[in-house]
Amino acid sequence: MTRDATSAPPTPPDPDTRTGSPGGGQHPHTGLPSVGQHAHTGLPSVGHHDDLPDFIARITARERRAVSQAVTELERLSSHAPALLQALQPHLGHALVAGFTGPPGAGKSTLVNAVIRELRAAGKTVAVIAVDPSSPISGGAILGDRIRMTAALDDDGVFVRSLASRGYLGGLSPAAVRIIDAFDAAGFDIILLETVGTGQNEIDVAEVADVRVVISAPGLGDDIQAMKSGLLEIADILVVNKGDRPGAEQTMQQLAGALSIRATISDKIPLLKTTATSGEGVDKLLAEINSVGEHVRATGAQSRRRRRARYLIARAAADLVAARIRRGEGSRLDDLSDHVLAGTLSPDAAAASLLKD
Ligand SMILES: Nc1nc2c(ncn2[C@@H]2O[C@H](COP(=O)(O)OP(=O)(O)OP(=O)(O)O)[C@@H](O)[C@H]2O)c(=O)[nH]1
Ligand SMILES: [Mg+2]
Repeated sequence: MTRDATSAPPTPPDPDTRTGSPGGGQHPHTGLPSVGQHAHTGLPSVGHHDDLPDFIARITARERRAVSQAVTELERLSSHAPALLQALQPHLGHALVAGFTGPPGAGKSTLVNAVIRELRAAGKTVAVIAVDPSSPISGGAILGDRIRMTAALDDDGVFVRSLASRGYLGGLSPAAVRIIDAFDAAGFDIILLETVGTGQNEIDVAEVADVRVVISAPGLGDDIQAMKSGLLEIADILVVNKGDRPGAEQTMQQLAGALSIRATISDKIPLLKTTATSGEGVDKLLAEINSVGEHVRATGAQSRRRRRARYLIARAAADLVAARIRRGEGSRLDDLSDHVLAGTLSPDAAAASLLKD
């Protein structure tokens, strides 16, 4: 499934994504219908000026309903979202964002669940953002459902939100990045971000997460196929999950081999074996996450948040360009297209030329 990650990904099964191309009556940034930005769609009117300080106070007190409302506002990019994001700013910078990425079915959700248990046992609060487009493919349970069935029920120290990938083809939607701010302001110690690592997505995670955990497992196909799409490059921590399965040791050896070829990073990247279903090795994983996290914290919260803002800007810029191309700059675009077809202009040069206009 991940073998062709660099070519066009298949149409995702989520029906939302079929209408997800931005533009044409939709918000250019989120691809959501623009009607969703208006207060009359039934969103709670929590963002009104009068209520905002109170709303922020309830968020920072980690009042569950307020956090949930804030997340919804940011996810839908409601008309209140910009004011809300701004008001959240003074409360940001505490949370560590740990990205969990890897091929479908590697056990990301199960592992996230096991990490939650470990974190709670250590008295840490945790929020989870699960971008969950692939579950119908791999047969994995949607993380939200999984959590609901397990330990996190009725625990105020855990908050889970599942997002559809909304046209970002398994990638990380800008909504997921905005939501980080709500959880951060709410004072969660750690935010776990589960995404499927296919195509462009792992680069998104690299830009957004403070700690990148890349998860593989035996039995997913050829050797270390998951690593061909750039996952190895972004990993701060490499995990072979399903350590109870035959072949786990072999996958470990293959990954160790792949790491040793990259001599410059091989000694820095921990390679761990976990069994998410039993919890084995999860304590070590958490120790490594904390260790990388401490190092990242030393670089300052401001620079981490700036990286996330930069990501949002890049995404918005890409959307603007895509919208401009879709609108079709008439003969100009036809002209460029003909040149590309004739081989007299590279697509890169054509894009650069379009941006200059
Ligand atoms: N034997 C074994 N099975 C596991 C382990 N971890 C997860 N699984 C199983 O693998 C399947 C997929 O697990 P998920 O946690 O849903 O995997 P995922 O990576 O989140 O999958 P997607 O979100 O669909 O990409 C489930 O049936 C899990 O029970 C493990 O450590 N050992
Ligand atoms: Mg999952």
